[in-house]
Amino acid sequence: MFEDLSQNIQEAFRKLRGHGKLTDDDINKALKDVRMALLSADVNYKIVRDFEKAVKARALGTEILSNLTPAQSVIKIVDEELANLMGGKAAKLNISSRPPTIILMVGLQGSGKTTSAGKLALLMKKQGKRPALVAADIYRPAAIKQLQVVGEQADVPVFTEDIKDAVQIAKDSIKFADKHARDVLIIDTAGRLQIDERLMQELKDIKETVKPHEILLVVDSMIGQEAVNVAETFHNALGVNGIVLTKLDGDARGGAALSIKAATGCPIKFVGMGEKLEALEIFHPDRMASRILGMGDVLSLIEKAQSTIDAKTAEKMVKKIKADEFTLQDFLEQLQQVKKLGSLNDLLGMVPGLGGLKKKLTGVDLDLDGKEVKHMEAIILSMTPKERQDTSIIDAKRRKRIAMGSGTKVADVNKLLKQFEEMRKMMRKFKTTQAQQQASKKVKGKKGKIKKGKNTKPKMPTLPNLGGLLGQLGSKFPFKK
Ligand SMILES: Nc1nc2c(ncn2[C@@H]2O[C@H](COP(=O)(O)OP(=O)(O)O)[C@@H](O)[C@H]2O)c(=O)[nH]1
Ligand SMILES: [Mg+2]
Repeated sequence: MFEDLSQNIQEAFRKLRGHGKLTDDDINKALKDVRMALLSADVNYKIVRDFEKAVKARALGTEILSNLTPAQSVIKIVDEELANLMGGKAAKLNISSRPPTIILMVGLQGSGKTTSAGKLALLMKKQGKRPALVAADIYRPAAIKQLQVVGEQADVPVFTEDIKDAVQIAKDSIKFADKHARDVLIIDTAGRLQIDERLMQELKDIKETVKPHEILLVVDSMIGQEAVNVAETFHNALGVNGIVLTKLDGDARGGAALSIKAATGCPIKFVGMGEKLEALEIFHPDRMASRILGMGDVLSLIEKAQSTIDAKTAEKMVKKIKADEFTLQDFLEQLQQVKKLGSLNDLLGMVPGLGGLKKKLTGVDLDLDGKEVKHMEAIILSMTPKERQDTSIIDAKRRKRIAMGSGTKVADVNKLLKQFEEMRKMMRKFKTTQAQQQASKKVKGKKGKIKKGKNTKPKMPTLPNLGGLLGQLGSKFPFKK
C-alpha cells in the first residue's frame, strides 16, 4: 500500500535529517520534493498547492518545538497536515437510536460494494450488532448469489426477494429486520459501469423510500483521480455520508486516499485491504499519515492482533512452550490463528522501521495464507490426535497414510516433521534465553517499569510472544509463494 508515495516522501526527509539547523532553503527544497511525491501519487494539483501552503506557513513560521530537531519538526508538521488532508479524526457511522440503522451501499460496478457489504456486516457483528444484508442488486442473478455466499461466510442473514423491484425489496427488508430483531440493514445495490441516469434514479428512489441513515459510497482506489470525479458525482446526486475506499492493498500511489476528502468533503470511513472478509479497516487519517511517512502504525497493528488473536489461546501456547509441551496439535492451532492475520508482509508494513524491509522481502513473503500453509494444515489434520500429541510414533507406514490422506507426498510429511522438530529445538532455546532475561531483570530491579502518561499505548501482553513465534516460523519455515 502506498509504497511509491511513501518511499518518495521518506526520501525527501532523509535529505533533511543530515542538517542540524535548517535554513528556509532546506525546508523549501524538502517541501518541493514532497510536492513532487504527492503529484506523482496522483493527488490533484490544487490540493497539493493548498497542502504545501499550509505546511510552509507552519514550517517557516515560529513553530519550533524544543524537544524535536528542526528536521523532526518539519516531519511532524507534514504528518499532521497529511492527517488533516484526509479528514483529521476517524469519522464514525451514523447509528440510529431507533433500529434498524439502514446503510445503503452505492458505487460503480466492480468497486467492491458486495464484498464491502459483507465485510462491514462482519465488522459490525464483531462490535456486537445484529446486521442483515439486503440483496437489492436485481439485475444479475449472480449478484444475489454472491451476496448470499458472503453472508454465509460472515454468518449474517441475507434478505432476498424474487421480484424485480429494488425499491420494494429495500422497503420490505425493514419488516424483515423487525421480525428477526436485526438492528442494522446493509443494502447492496446494483453497480453501474459509469454514471447512469436510470440507475441513479433507482438509488434516489431507494433513498426516498427507506431514508437510510448512512449512504456509503464504495470507490476503487486503483482508479486514482477518477475516484474523485466519481465521488463528486455520487455526492451531488445522493448526498453521500462516507466513503469506503477499496483495494488499498494494491494501491502504490495513494492519490484517491489523499484527495477524496479534500475534494468532496466526504470522509473516508473504511478502507478495504484485501479480498478476505476480515480485510476492512476503520480509516484513521492520523495513522494513515504516519504510515505513509514510515513511522509505522503500532496502534493498528496492536488492534489487529488483539481482534484476531485470542489472548487466552496465546497464553496457553506460551505456557506450553515454556513447559516444552508444544505439540503438532498446538502448532496447527497456532497456524490457524496466525493465518487470520493475513500475510506477514502486511504486518511488517505496520511495524515502525520495518516498512522498508517489507520491500526487500517481496518474493520471500511469508504468505501465511498460501498454499504451503494449507499443505501443512492438511498434513496435520490427517494425523490422529495421538500422532499430533507425540510425533515419535509416526513411522514409515503412518507417514504413508498421512500423505495419502492429505493429498501430499511422504517427502512433504517428512519435511513437516523435521521442521517441527527444529522448531521445538528453537523453542527450547527461546525458553532458556527468556529465563535468563527474566533473571537479569530481577537484578536490575524496577527499571522495567513504564511511567503512565498520555501516550501510553494499550497493553498487549501476548503480542511479544506471538512475535517470538512468528520469528521462529520465519526462520524455520520458508513459506515461499
Ligand atoms: N484486493 C482487493 N480486492 C477487493 C477489495 N474489495 C473488493 N475486491 C475485489 O473486487 C472485485 C469486485 O468486488 P464486488 O464486491 O463484486 O464489487 P461490486 O460490483 O461493487 O459489488 C472482487 O473480485 C473482490 O474480491 C479489496 O479491498 N482488496
Ligand atoms: Mg455487487
